[in-house]
Amino acid sequence: MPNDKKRRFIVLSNRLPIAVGRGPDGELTASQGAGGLVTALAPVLGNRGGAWIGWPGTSEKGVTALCRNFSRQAGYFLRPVSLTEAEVEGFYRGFSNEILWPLFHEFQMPCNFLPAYWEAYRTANATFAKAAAAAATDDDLVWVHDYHLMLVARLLKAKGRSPRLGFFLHIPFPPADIFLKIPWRRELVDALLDFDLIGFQTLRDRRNFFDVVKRLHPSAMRKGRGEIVTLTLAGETTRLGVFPISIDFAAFADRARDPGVRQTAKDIRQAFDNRFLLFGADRLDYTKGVPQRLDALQTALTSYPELRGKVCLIQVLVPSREEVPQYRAMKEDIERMVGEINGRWSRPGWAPVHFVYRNLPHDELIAYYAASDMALVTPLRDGMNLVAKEYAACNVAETGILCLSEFAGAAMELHRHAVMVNPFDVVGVAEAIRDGAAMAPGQRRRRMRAIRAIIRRHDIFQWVDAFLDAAFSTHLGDFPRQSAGAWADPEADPEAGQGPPWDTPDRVA
Ligand code: GDG
Repeated sequence: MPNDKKRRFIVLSNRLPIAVGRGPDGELTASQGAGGLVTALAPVLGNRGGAWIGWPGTSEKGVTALCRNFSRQAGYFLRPVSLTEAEVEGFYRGFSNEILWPLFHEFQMPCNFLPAYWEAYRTANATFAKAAAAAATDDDLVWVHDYHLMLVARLLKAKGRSPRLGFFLHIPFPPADIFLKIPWRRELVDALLDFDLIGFQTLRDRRNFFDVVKRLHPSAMRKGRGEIVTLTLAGETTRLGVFPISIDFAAFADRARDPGVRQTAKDIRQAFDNRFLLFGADRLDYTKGVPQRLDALQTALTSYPELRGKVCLIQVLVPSREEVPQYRAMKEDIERMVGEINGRWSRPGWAPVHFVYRNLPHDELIAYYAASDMALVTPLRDGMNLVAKEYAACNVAETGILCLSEFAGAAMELHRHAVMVNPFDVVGVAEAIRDGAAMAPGQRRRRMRAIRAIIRRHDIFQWVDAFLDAAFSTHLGDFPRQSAGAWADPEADPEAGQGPPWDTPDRVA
């Protein structure tokens, strides 16, 4: 058994962290994905030696060779998993996107519990497990990401393999009454319990998971408090941890200080005549609460005449899953609402909503973050929401206001300093917009400074370290109680039934 510092580690996620495209002569090209996760994991993978296993997003010929070449540049191996079109349909579009995504975000209507989807999910998970078995020895750590791959530990163990196994859930874990509607609930939960460590974004997610385990297995016992607890069932132990994911704070702040980006931010402010700029950036998805946000703006303009001509909402919507009729309809609804608001209130030189339907280049997004007075981060339910953290990191002038949904995972760490709203309460969000526009500069600075200090301290690198420390250790006593720190509230023991304030129906100021 190697020293833990030497263990290699293998990452599994549905998608490989590369964008596959075509060059000028039609040849396949790969570029590194832009997310914080790959930024944080790439150096650790490079140092320890390891591999990233995932679907490249295409089954075109030449992808394997492309990944092999890209591996040399990346410093770790990229191992593409190949899935047939039917597998992608049943496993990804079906089970993952029509069952797990809506249900875990507490949307029950769009769920389509087709047994064929479950079969495809099992088959695809077996394909990933096979790739992991080929890449990992029993001395390695296999770190599996997200809801697409919840069966991998069980399938690896069925092959007689026993590397150290960690899992991180990027999306929320729903309350028991919702989760238990899944026809294959027991198989999913039992498979998850085969991981040595399961990481959640928030205490609430972990509490929900534990409730589900207790409902299915009344004899399950929990031991410990704080970031890591142990769950024992039939003599087997699984550790459950809370690891709120973060961003590369320094990289965002540095880009925001770049002279070119600052100039773009200045140009944006000038183009909007230095009005009070509200900003939203979301993937097109029903969990993000964009229609409710537009309703809130409409309510604010109706109720508070002093805002007319003074505020603008810049709403960026990143195209996503347009081939799905529900998503297309949602986009049309949003466009109709934007048209209605602008049609009703615009006057020469001012339209209340500036709508952008495309993926902005990274630096332009940063310039918008830096230029805006108030970010409206109002998802109806969200695992964490990195836009909230990126907005704060880019606010180097420390004058922006973060308006944050109680139902975003980020609320656990930031609720004391953000302006908290219930996104379903359009009157409450309208009030928050009014109050934000009137907030004194001193208060804006105090709040933003406190938010930035939390994210600076708990950045993506600290997140990776916390998870790996927990995954490599075997004893509860190995963990400093405050390692993930900012969210730990000594006043509350949220797992003793009395939930934290953002779980309650009342708005938190
Ligand atoms: C899942 C969970 C959890 C947005 N607009 C543009 C753009 N973005 C980037 C942001 C941000 C990312 O997209 C969105 O991240 P989120 O965290 O908000 O959401 P999901 O993609 O749903 O991620 C979520 C996350 O996993 C991590 O665990 O926080 O709750 O659902 O990074 O910067 N990027 C560019 N142009 C845009 O217009 N370039």
